[in-house]
This record gives sequence, C-alpha cells and structure tokens, in this order.
Amino acid sequence: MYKDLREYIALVDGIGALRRIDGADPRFEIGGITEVAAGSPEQPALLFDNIKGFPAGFRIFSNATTSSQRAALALGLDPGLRPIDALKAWKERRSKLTMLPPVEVKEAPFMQNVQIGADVDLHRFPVPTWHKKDGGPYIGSGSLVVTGDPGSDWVNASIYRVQVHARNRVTVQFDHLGRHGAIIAKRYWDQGQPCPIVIVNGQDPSLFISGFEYLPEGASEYDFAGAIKGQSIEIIRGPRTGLPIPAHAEIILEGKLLPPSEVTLPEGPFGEFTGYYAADARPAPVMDVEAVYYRDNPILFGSPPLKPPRFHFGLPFRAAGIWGNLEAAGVTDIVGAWQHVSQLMTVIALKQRYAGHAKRAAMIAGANSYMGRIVVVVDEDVDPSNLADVMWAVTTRCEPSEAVDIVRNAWSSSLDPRIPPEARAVGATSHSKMLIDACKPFAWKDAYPPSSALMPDEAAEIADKWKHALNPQK
Ligand SMILES: Cc1cc2nc3c(=O)[nH]c(=O)nc-3n(C[C@H](O)[C@H](O)[C@H](O)COP(=O)(O)O)c2cc1C
Ligand SMILES: [Mn+2]
Repeated sequence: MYKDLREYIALVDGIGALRRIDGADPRFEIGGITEVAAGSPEQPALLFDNIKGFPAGFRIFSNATTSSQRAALALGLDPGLRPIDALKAWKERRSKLTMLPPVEVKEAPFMQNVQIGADVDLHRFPVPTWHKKDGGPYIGSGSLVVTGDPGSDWVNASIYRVQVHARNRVTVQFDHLGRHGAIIAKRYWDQGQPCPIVIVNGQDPSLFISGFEYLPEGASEYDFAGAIKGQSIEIIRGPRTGLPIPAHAEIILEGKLLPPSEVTLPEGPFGEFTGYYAADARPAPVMDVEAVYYRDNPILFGSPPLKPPRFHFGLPFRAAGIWGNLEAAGVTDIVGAWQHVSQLMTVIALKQRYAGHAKRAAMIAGANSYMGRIVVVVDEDVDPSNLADVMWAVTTRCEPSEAVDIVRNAWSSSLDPRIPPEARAVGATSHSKMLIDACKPFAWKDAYPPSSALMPDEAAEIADKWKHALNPQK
C-alpha cells in the first residue's frame, strides 16, 4: 500500500487516471478545472504545477478519490471491482477492522522547511479560492485538524475546513458543537486556555477517509487509518504542541486555537457539497499559526465541495455505514446500499421475505440519512448504484398513492438550502423525508409481470465474456 500522498499519486498515474496541469491560477481557475474534471466521464485526478504567481514545484493535488476506482484504490481494494462490489467489500472489511495505533518515528520530511514566528507566511503557498463567491482562500478543504483531549490521551484528527485570513491566521469551521474538535477545544477554552492544534495538509488518503468517518468519542482517526492500511501511521510529535503528526504529510500548521470569547473572524461563505451557499459569513474560532513545516516541492491537497453528483469520495462511504446499521438492527437479505446526489438520496436493495420488510429497511435507512430527502427501496434484481435502474423500478413498481410515505421533522442541517429563512433564523434545521417503496408489492410479487431484462450478474457475466468485442479499444 502507499506510504504517503506521493506514492498514492504514483499509483493513480499508474492506472492512467492522473492529469498534469501547468499555469493555472489559484484564484477560481484551479477550482473551476477541478469542478469540470470531476464532472467529466473519466473524473481524473489533477496535479497542478507552475501555478500562476508561485515557484515551480509548489503543487496542488485535487480530485484524489472522486472516482469509484480511486476510492477503491485508496482503501487498498482492487480498483477493477464494480463499484457496488467495492462498497460491499469495504462494508465487510469495515465491520471487522482492528484499530491500529500510530508509531513514533524520528524524522519527518516536512522538517525540510521550517517557518517560525515572524517567518510564518501562508501567502507563500498557492492557496486556492475555489469558487467565485467564496469569502477567501481555503488551505484546508480536505485537511486534518488534530487536537488532543486535555483529560485523556484521546487524539482527534478529522476534517474541518480551514480558511486563510492573514499570513499567520486561519479559522477552523465546526458545523456544530458536537464535532469532536469542537468538544476538545471547548475543554481548553472553559479553563481559559487556548487549544493546541495542528492542521495537517497533504496526508495520505487513508487519513482523508478516516477523517470523514463517524468514530465514537475517544477513538482516534489515526488508529482507524492504520486499520485501513493494515499498518500503523508513522508520526512525529509536534515541537510546540506535542501532538502526533503524520510524518509523511506535506504541509503542517502548528499553533493554538484561541478562545472565541477573545477573538473570532468572519468565516466563509464557502461553496458547500449541496452545490449552494446556505450560510453567509459567520464568526469562527481563530488559529494563531506559530509554525509552518513543509516538504521540498510541497503538494497542497485540495478537496473542495462541488455541485452534486461530484463528491470527495467516489464510493458512498456513508451508505456502507447505513448498510451496516441495517444488518446490526437485524434486517436480513440486504443485497446492496448506495447513495446518489452526493449523499442526498439513499437506495437500499433487498430480497423481500415478509410483508413490511421493505418499509422496515426504509425507516432505518431514512433515520440515518443525513440531509437526504429521498430514500428508495428496490428489489434484488435492481442495482442500487445505477440511478437509471433505480428510477426504472420507481416508475414501474411504485404506486405513489400506496407506497410513498413522508416523515416529518427528520435529520438535516443548516447546510440544507431548502430550510425556510424563518426556520433557519430560530435554528430549526429539520426537513421531511420521502420513503419510496419501489419494490413489487409483497402480497402479489410472484404474480408481478416478469422483467424482460437480464439480472445484474447475468449482465456482468456477458459484459466480461464479450468485452473484447464490445470495447475493442481496450
Ligand atoms: C472534504 C471534507 C470537508 C469537510 N468539512 C467540514 C467542515 O468544514 N466542518 C465540519 O464540521 N465537518 C466537515 N466535514 C465532515 C467531518 O469531517 C465528518 O463529519 C467527521 O466525521 C467529523 O469528525 P468528528 O466526529 O471527529 O468531529 C468535512 C468532510 C470532508 C470529507
Ligand atoms: Mn473523531
């Protein structure tokens, strides 16, 4: 498996999925190219060099894991797997992972270049302004934010966006106060102390995936990344904070997150994963950047939120979580789970065994679908990862007057663009969810007009057997 981001980029290049781009402008253009590439059929990863206004070698890597193939590669799965099989393989591995704590090493390449105190200058990096109406440049669009609990040895390392405001000032944005970074920071602030903090940019993709996982309080994303790789993450201790830092990362910011009672800065707006700006600039905690370390020819890792279906991860990892939730709740015969429209629509495929089986799955999936307004349940002959097939089932098996339910006051967030202004003003961010039962009605499913189409496994077998004739160029 890859040791660091550079080895991962070489693997991506090896499967022909890397494009190199010279001369782009970090203000809007790199974001624009990233969005166009993420929406194109090949969805290539991008390595920008000779960035306008910056020395050669100061690079930016984007669209790291946006295709299903590269999401599989990042997990160490065969990138040739069909997406639904890759997600299934991940769901199975994920349920059996053993957390693996990091190991300390003596040296880190990012100590090749050190800026301390008055030397700190984030403007030396080509920090992109990703979208046109963004409030400023974001060095953290996929960076790990590392904090340590003052009362225990819990180290949290998850992803929160980081905006640059001045040469040594950035803000960190917690979506809500339940974020682990926010919980830990508050424990320092309540004692009148700033919170020691490290921002890690250009970590390897196992840490990017881990930083997005919902882990329980007290669990470390470093241990989960080690479990993904089957090998401990190598760390060194930050000279100022003592916090563990992945030794092979590219660019590190070390310092303190100041108590908001002392200072905040207006953060955002920032284009969100829904494809909107749901919130205007809001006050956010400020990090005083005391030191910056970076590798020679550093690679800034960027994963800006983009209009759906473009998403940070080409496999819907949250759907793997929901699939696991269904099994844990005792719902049998689930054959697949997927999310479309960047997590905003959840689909479950199952083999109906009893009346109410499909609705049972729909309710559990709906309860756990963050911000998702649409949940669909389909029979086992429908591939949940294929949106056209899912809509075929909806239009030919679902009688809306009988098989659609609306659940009110369900889980969404302030990022939801359809929360009405008056609700948003009082912090009410719930929405309703439509549960669509697109399965054949259980009572007469065996008398349902038979489908003329191949079963998905039959289609896959034929595609494999005749691939030379069907895709002569490959
Ligand atoms: C690219 C990317 C950007 C994200 N940006 C934010 C953010 O700005 N604020 C936030 O609270 N969560 C953000 N998230 C979601 C969190 O990383 C995710 O929910 C994580 O599980 C939170 O970890 P925690 O439980 O340790 O707080 C982002 C996720 C990704 C993949
Ligand atoms: Mn956490």
